Amino acid sequence: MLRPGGAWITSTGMTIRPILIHPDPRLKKTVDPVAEITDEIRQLADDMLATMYDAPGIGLAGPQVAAMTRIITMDCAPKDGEPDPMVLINPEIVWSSEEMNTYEEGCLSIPEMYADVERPAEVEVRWTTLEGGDASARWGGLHATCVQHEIDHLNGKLFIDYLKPLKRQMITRKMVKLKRERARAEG
Ligand code: K1U
Ligand code: ZN
Repeated sequence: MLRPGGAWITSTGMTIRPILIHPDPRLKKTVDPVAEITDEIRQLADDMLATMYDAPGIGLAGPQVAAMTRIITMDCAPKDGEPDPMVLINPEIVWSSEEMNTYEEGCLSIPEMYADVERPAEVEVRWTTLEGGDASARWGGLHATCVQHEIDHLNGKLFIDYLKPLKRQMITRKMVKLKRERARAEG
């Protein structure tokens, strides 16, 4: 079923929310912490997981679906492994390694564009769970890359902000064109 604003409701009651495409001022904002875990936040978390899997992606941050609050979803399980859906509320990086790692990143808000980004190879992250508890993890590999990319979204930062201005401008111009074409196609 199509809902106003281009969202889709699934048979399991989750909504596939539209993903904002760069450039959009909402993707440049630092967003506020989640103050309380309400039914609305639980619904948002379910919708974000559904939207992330539908895209498909390995991560999603609140502002990408116009939810201007500090919540991220991730599933960095290997392709042939069990799904590992995660919801992190008010996530914080409390430690970063000096060792760096380079990964070719993509972004659901910058479709079909990829670029090498260098970030700390390992991070320790603390967050609040959907049940209101405290959680922490020390991650390397894809988890470390993805959680840093998602927390950047909560601070209004995109992976293209790590690139040289000329490459960033070229990608932004392509996204402006894509948005214009999509708007025209949607009538
Ligand atoms: O936040 C986002 O835009 C989601 C993004 C997360 C991410 C990807 C790569 C490095 C860091 C963070 C994506 O999920 S882009 C899509 C993607 O990477 C992917 C999609 C399907 C299968 C495997 C990966
Ligand atoms: Zn992204």
